[in-house]
Amino acid sequence: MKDILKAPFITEICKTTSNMYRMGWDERNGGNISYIVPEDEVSQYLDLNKVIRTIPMDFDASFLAGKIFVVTGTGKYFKNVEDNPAANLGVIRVCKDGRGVELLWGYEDGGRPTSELPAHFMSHIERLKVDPEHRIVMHTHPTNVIAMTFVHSLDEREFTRTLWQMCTECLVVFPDGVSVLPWMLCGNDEIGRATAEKMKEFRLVVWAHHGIFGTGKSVDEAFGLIETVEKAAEIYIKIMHMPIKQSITDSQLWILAKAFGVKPREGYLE
Ligand code: 2HA
Ligand code: ZN
Repeated sequence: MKDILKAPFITEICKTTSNMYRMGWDERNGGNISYIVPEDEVSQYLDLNKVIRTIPMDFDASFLAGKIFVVTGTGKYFKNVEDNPAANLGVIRVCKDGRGVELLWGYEDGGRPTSELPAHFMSHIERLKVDPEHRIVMHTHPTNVIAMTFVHSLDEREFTRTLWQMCTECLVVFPDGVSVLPWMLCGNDEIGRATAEKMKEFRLVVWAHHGIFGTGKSVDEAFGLIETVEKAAEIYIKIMHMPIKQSITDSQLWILAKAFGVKPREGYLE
C-alpha cells in the first residue's frame, strides 16, 4: 500500500483548505468540502475491506451507495487540515442502504463528517444526475458574497446579472448563473433539500447571510467558480455606494457570450 498522506486526493484537499483559509473565507470551523474519489484510486492506499467504524445518517443517500468521498470533519478548522489531515479529514464510503457511512481512514480523534453532510450528499446526487463527471461540493463563507446578500436583491436573475456586470470574466466562467436561497437554518435536511433542488440547474448556490456552495468536476472548477463570484461581489461592495459613470451593457454581454461560445442562462440578458 502507498502512503495515503501522499495521495493526490488528500494533498489536494490539504492545499485547498489552507488556501481557502488564507483567502479569509473559512474562519474557525467555517466551510466544508466533500470530494468523490474513484475506488481504484483509493484502493492503492487503503484496504477497502477494513472499516474502522460505521457512522449512521438520518437521511437516504442510497443513490450514492458504495461511493467513496474525502470529507472535512465537523467542528474542524480549515486552518489545521494541512498540518493534521488524519484528524481533520475522513475517507468514507456510503453504506449499501444509504443510511450511513463507513469510515475507511481519518477522523482519528473520534470525529465525524461535516454537519452539512445532508446538503453535500443531496447536492452530489443532483449534480451527478446532470453531469456524470461531477466530483466535488465545496461550501465556504466568502466575505463579499455574504456582504452582498444584505444589500442586494436575493432574486436569482438580478443577483446573477449584477455579478456578470462586475467583471468581464464572470459571464464566461458562470454563464449558468448563481442561485440564491434566503436565510435558513443550516446543518439539516431541509436546507440540504432546498440546496439540492437548486443544484438540478446551478453549479453555484448562495446561502444568504451565510456563504456559498460551489460544485464541479474538479477542485479547480469549484474553487474557480467561487473565487470568481467572490471577486465580482467584492467589486460590487466597493462601488455600490459610488456614482456609476459606465458599466457593461447587455449587448456587450451578448457579444462576450458569442465570442467565448457560452450560453447565458435563458432570460437573464435583455
Ligand atoms: O462547518 O460552515 O455551515 C461549518 C459551516 C456550517
Ligand atoms: Zn457554513
